[in-house]
Amino acid sequence: MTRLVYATVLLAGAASAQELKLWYDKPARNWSAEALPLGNGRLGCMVFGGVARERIQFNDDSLWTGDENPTGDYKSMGAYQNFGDLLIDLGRAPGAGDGSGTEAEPRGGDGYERALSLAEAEHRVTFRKDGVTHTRTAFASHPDEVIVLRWTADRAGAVSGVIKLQGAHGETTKAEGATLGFAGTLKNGLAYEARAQVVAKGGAVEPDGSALQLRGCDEVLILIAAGTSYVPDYGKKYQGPPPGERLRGQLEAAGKRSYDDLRARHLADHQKLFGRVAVAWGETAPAVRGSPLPATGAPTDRRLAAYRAGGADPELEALVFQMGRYLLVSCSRRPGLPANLQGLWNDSNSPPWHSDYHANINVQMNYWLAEPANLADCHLPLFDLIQSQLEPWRKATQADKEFRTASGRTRGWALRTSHNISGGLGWKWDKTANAWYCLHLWEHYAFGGDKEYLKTVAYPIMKETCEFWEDHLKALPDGRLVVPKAWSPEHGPDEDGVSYSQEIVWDLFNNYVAAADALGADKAYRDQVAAMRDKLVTPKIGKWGQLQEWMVDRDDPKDQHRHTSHLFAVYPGRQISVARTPELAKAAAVSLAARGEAGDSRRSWTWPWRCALWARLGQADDAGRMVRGLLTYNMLPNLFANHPPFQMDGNFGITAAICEMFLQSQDGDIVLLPALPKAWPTGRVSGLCARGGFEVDIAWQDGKLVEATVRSRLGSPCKVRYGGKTADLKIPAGGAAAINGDLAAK
Ligand code: FUC
Repeated sequence: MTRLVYATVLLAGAASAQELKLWYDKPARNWSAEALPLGNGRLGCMVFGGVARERIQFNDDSLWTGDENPTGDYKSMGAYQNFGDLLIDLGRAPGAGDGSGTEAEPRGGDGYERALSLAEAEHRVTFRKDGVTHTRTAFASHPDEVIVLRWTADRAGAVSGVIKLQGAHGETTKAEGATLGFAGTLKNGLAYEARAQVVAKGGAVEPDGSALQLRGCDEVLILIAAGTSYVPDYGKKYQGPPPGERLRGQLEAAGKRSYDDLRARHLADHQKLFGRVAVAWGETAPAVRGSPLPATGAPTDRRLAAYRAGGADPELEALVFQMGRYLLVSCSRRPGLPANLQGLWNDSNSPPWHSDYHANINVQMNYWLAEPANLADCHLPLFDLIQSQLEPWRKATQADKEFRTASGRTRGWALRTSHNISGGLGWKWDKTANAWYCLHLWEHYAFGGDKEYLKTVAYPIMKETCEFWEDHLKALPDGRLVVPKAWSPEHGPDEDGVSYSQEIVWDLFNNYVAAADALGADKAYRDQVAAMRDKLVTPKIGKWGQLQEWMVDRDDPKDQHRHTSHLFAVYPGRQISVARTPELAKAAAVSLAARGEAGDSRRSWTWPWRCALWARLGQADDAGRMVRGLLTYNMLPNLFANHPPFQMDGNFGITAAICEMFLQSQDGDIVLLPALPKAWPTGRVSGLCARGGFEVDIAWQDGKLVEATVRSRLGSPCKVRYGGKTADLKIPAGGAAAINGDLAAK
């Protein structure tokens, strides 16, 4: 009892000391490494927090060049575009000499702070200039569909300066009253427009050429709206009406609300999603948290540098965990497009890898956290995109001789490695990416249990993809089935039966069988698919005890290639597990250890995948080391994962992987603390999700479970495992059960 009370006090302390905030003592100079992201799912921006000049670079997730791209050539597929910048040049404070707005930015010190609060999804910069303290607060509102920026000062009439709006494609900006706007049309016919509306209290706002002059205002509110004519509808060639009227409506509606009202609506919306999960796995030592500000400690970039040098900082790790959730909420909301390689943040018209949807690991990793980290709603834009692209994907598949069958018919669809948002595919075929997308469709059902969704959205696509594979699998002389001529990304030859492809098709067939059973549908086809699944060539153990990447035993134990494609069956798949297939699990661990942690193995997304793999293999300290590896080698000062350059998959992936360390449910049971590293002896997590419609809170101390609470949304059977013990909990839908470290009811 004393022990429990102690644990509770300790954990409560850890949670309250931990502010979910990134903060810095100087403005950002570098876009990808230092500026901070805001987003409402569709519309986002990167805020620099400048003093002499504030830069707010913004994006809308549908501003894409490219089209259906019939050649499949990656070069002609199009790219996600930069939209533009809102710039604020600071003017002279009354009676402060000739400050011109061109002065150097501060180099740190106690007159400046910029911070991103993850819990509030709000950026705030405060600085002192000419004896005046200025505060600029910004957020991207999902309910009101605009970016909101308020600029206040502690002296009346001190808000002066120039506001500019600049498009990234050479547009001409016009000032109309207190609004700036520009519009354009890309070569593919996509129309777009951005508008910034300024409302001042006191003083004056006056057009000045293509800019707005603020003179002696007490306070200024800037609302930014931007959008395109994109609609997710192939029948309309993805083109809807130009966005101008819609943007005017958004600004008019938002402009009628007070700042406090806009902020309250934004906060309620954000916290409804973000606030579902809390985590703490230790208190950071006060010396590391730092001074001079005890509330926020040392700036985040310095904390990261100290961590890189080998220091312990569990609060920083927890901040990174929550950053993944924050970013998904900020760039993946309905209605809107899913997270691309850079989420939705992009300052270039020719970004790395087109800032596209990469289907051989990256877009999937973007969504690994959605279900376990309690953001299932944020998974939906991925399904919406898949549905809106299926028709052109089918056409591209039918048109390619690669997929011609003896019967002359081509059923289903396949993907190349990359795709855009208007039916276009690029680069070489990644044949089993179709089946990997189906895993996401299935997992949403497995976690949430929505039968209507399964029946109307997931099942038809899963069935069609099974039909594709029914037509394309090749029988070996002994009757076993292989995926013909495919690639283990991005590694080795194109050939039959590579483990990656075999495992992903196995996963599709296995999940299809479960889906058909859940719906009581298509009994005969279900049995046929089950039979095909059981004939697939399965991963083999090779000559150095490794899990073979190819049917041919050619794996090189010195190979440090970044992809761990052949380990799909361990995670995110479930064909291999320590409990059911111990020999294969051992071989997977041999392969994973051999890949090492240096060279090409240091990428944004390698650490998270390997972290989740080690967690599934029950090797807790190895999993913990992957968290440390990401923060040490592939994380930028603004906590963006770095490939390089920055790539959002690592942020999303590490959150998902850490979930696997605390909670697993892929085999039906709820397993508590399956991979708890020694470095995290005491902690508490709440709100993580398990398959079957469960939400779980777990507390542990000295490496041992102290208590857990399981809430059931659906009332489905619930078996909990911890260590060697199991307990069957009977929890009605909407009910909860609390258990202690021995899994006995509390
Ligand atoms: C895959 C990876 C690369 C990179 C690119 C965007 O092709 O192999 O490392 O992440 O996607």
